[in-house]
Amino acid sequence: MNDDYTPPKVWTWEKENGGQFASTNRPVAGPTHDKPLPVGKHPLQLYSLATPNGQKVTILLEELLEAGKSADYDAWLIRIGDGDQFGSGFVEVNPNSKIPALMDHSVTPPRRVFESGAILLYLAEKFDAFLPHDPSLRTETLNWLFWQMGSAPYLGGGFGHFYHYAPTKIEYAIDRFAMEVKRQLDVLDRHLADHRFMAGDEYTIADMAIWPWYGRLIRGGAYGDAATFLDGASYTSVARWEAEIAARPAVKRGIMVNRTSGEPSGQLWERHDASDFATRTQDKLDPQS
Ligand SMILES: N[C@@H](CCC(=O)N[C@@H](CS)C(=O)NCC(=O)O)C(=O)O
Repeated sequence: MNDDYTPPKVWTWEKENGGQFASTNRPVAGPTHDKPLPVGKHPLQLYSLATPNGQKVTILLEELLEAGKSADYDAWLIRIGDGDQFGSGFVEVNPNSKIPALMDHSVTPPRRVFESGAILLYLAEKFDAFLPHDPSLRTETLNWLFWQMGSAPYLGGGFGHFYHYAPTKIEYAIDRFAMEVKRQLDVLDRHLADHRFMAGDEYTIADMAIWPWYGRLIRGGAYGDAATFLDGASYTSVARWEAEIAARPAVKRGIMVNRTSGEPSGQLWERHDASDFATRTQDKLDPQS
């Protein structure tokens, strides 16, 4: 690493560049090893990890179950730090090798769904829930769902990477992405100042997409001390909305699924049954931890 780097004419992959994800990052796609995916007893099979993109989907699945829909599912753990996303079975479900990925075995042939936004839309349509019928509200829901899908890479891949994960702190990069993320937070704060939820009075898949990213950021759950650095407390309408969603029972369950960090009682590595939340969290499976 040096400050006066001049890019060569053609980039080549010669070195590990350090940083938290250096061991799994590659400039090519495709599988690195043979590994079929497990299939459980439910029609919906989720392959994921409790990052914000993963939590969106487990929150929706738990909300669907809470609403009485037959959306029971198996959630299998994909450890992206160990390269599970490059196993042959996972790549067949998502050629982009990123969690979350879903298989719907209730249709013939089974259908694959990848990209968290596509999974939210697929499940909302399949179960007719959390996506309003009214054309204006439906459009507003999709506006904010796609806003999140386009915006979060600046938060995670841009700000989060350079502020927290990168092996050197580059002022130019941190300034650029802090500016953009604060602008995004202001977009949300102004909207939520006079809307209860993103699409209005109804809680929708747009809230489920945005909450794990921006809610977690301002309450201090992301990228070290980013909440202080970005003055997260000043976004008071985002905080009001964040707290209302955090209190929902389905959200409390959804964020536990495929989680491998934090309090052992909040980690449910795999979810195969509704009773797992009471009996199979890490504090129960591994009381030493
Ligand atoms: N646009 C994708 C992004 C998914 C994504 O970036 N997933 C990350 C975890 S949050 C991942 O699997 N990273 C593994 C890797 O990059 O190898 C989506 O929303 O589903």
